[in-house]
Amino acid sequence: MTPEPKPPIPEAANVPFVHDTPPHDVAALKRAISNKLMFQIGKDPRSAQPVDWLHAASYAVRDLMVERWFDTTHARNEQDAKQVYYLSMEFLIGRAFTNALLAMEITEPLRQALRELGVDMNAIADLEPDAALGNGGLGRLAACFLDSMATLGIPGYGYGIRYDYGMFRQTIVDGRQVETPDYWLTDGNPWEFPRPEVVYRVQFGGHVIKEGDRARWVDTHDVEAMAYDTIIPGYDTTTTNTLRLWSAKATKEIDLGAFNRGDYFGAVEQKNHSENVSRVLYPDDSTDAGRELRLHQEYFFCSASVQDLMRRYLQTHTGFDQFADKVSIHLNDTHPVLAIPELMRLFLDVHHLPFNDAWRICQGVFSYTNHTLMSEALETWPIDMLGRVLPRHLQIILDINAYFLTRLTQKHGHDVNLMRHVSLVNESGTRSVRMAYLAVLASHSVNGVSKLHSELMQQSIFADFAKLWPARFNNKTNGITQRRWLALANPPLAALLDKTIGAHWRRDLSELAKLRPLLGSSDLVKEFQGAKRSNKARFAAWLKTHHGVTIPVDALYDVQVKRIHEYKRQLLNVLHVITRYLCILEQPGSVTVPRVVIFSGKAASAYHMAKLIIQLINDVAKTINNDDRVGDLLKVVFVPNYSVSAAEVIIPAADLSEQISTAGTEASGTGNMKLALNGALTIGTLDGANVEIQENVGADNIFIFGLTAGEVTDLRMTGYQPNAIVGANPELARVLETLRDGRFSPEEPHRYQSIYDLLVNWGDHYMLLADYASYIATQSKVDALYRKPDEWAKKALTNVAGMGPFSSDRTIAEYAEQIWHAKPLLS
Ligand code: 26V
Repeated sequence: MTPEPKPPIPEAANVPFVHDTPPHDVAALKRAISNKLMFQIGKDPRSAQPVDWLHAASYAVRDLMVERWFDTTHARNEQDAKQVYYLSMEFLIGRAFTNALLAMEITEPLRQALRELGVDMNAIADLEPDAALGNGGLGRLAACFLDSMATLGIPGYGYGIRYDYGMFRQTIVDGRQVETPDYWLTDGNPWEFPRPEVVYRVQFGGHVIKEGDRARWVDTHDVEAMAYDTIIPGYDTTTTNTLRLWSAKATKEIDLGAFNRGDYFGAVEQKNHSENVSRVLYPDDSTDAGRELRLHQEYFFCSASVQDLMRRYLQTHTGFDQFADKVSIHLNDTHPVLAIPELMRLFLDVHHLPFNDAWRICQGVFSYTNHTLMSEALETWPIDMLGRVLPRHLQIILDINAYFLTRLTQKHGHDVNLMRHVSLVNESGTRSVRMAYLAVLASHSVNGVSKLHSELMQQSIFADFAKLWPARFNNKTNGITQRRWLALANPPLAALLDKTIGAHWRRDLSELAKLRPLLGSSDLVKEFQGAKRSNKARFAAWLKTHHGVTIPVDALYDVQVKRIHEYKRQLLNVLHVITRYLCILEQPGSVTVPRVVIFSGKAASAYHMAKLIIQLINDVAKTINNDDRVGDLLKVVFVPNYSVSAAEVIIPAADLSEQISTAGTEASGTGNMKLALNGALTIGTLDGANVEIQENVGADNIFIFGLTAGEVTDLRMTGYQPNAIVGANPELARVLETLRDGRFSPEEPHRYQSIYDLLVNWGDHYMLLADYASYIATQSKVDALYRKPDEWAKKALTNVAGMGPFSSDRTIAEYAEQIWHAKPLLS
């Protein structure tokens, strides 16, 4: 059994409790930081390292949030408000310090307090490691959502895993990606509250004993999940939520059992084994190696989270009639889907609810977001693995499947084909459970993350279900938090907006539309250009300091930052770079706009083609950057170790945003929103949220090229022949030749033969060659516009003005109203 948390001391709860409400003025902050340095860090200014100052300041700032945090908890309990639980394997939070300062609106007083203590705030803020507990878009979306939930006053918890090692650190050695572990907790984490008393037992393995209707799951190997809480402050509001992350700890018996037998090393080894569950974040490759550990991770955090939310509910309610009115559990992709059979297990085996009632409550509670249509990312678990690791859950899943298929037959007759298609169990090949189908079955809402993606989702992976239950499917276009991605990341543009339309855009991004009538102002255009230039200078200086690379400031900054993946087509960008390079060499005078092409992103460690693409980018960069004939007309930079904090410097500096995925493959994209919000013009395909960005900024203010999603499908059906395209386009043929003649890798001429083959001989699955000509022509239009700086700036400002709908505040308001039926706390 899970150890019961010790009850609070009853007498203490009745005595009036007096504590300080820390004031926010400079003198008080100075004193608070000094006290923290002295009493918590145990250092004085003579011995304090910069990181000690960062921690002292962080603790002082955290104190300011605690009172709000308790107020939120009390308000929630008093109002018996519905709680939203956002379950996600990934939370890509980034840094907390400057974000907390912004939320509390104490950036300037704190800067001053530190200055008076002789400490430069920016310098210590830069020492904070990113909390990089995510791979990419899905994890960063979860972080933006937490920020918006708190800001909108929606009471909720994020639940996830406290990985010891977050996203790997990427270095580039001889042009190649090398991964090193990211032990982000080395210096301690001042933002988290360890809760050693909040511990749940999570069972694995064993077997199930059926006794009539009852099932007992016995002889299991257990791991304990211990909570670590991080405060999530809302902006300019007292609502403060919690991100509760679980860390695996060995159970006491493991230690004692082996230890008493005199097997000390055995005990420690077993302990390590148990604690491995929360050791490391999985990069998004679906290799078989380690998949079973991932299954353990998924169940580990689902079980702890469901036990925890159940305990919280039962503290103030009896029975489960109200459960679905008080609890909403959101599944961020399929990774938390085991929460479904886990909640069923608690209902059935612990609280002895009838199956039908338990299932009905589940359907009221769960909602699910799909984030990808890529078949390789759709999770399935082999039946034999599930049966071994989670035997009780497998039974429950099979019971759900039988219940569903029986009802289906009652309604639609014995349609074997339909049953085979929609069954939770995929019977072809290795029998396995389709987790996305389980999510659809158990949820009252299933959403995609952009209009296009939500449509395609209903036509492709969930077509049968969309026919059965059309009302269950909906769209919630993604968004980003303007607090981090504009107020924090882009001080010059934030200041210009404050001056021009007031500061309220931080709370309501639709305020940006107020720019529209002012776009004719040449002063505004000039000031926008000034802001962009200072961001470019800041990025260039950062690049020099951190990576020793020099780039000119007066050039078009062409930016593609995101995970490296074939479908995102960094390779198409490279083909343009090579085309441009050859033009500069062979047709002098034809290229007149200097460009710096900036790439950044990580490849999953087992994804060979993505890693080869990184190497190609670096080899192309080396060749071009060292070719004196090119000069400043073209520079190529691969910025190592893309991360939230790197993005905060790169994105505000961008002129051009590359969103060039094969239409139909990028579910939404959120980088596209960050870049447009920071005044970059997009060059992109009609994919994901690009479609809606175009609708909002106007077709004249975005560079759209290439096949549409429909055309991609048609071309696949009619037979796509990349080599025919090469045959008809000599320029393209020339460019592709450089991949196999060793031009960029003279020391190993065949290094990129496989990339050539991928495109020309192996079917070019992502249709780069089909879009090449259109992409190159559109890049020429980009150049032409950039030669007219005022027109360019006006279009960029038009983009900013049109980005109001892409705030995660809008997205969360829609989720709260239409999916969760959760209301903001009354303050
Ligand atoms: C799959 C797997 C498979 C097993 C190993 C670990 C792992 C981790 C992640 C994934 C799926 C990634 C899905 C994802 O990140 N989708 C992105 O979600 C963004 C937010 O909705 C969206 O903007 C991007 O377009 C979409 O690619």
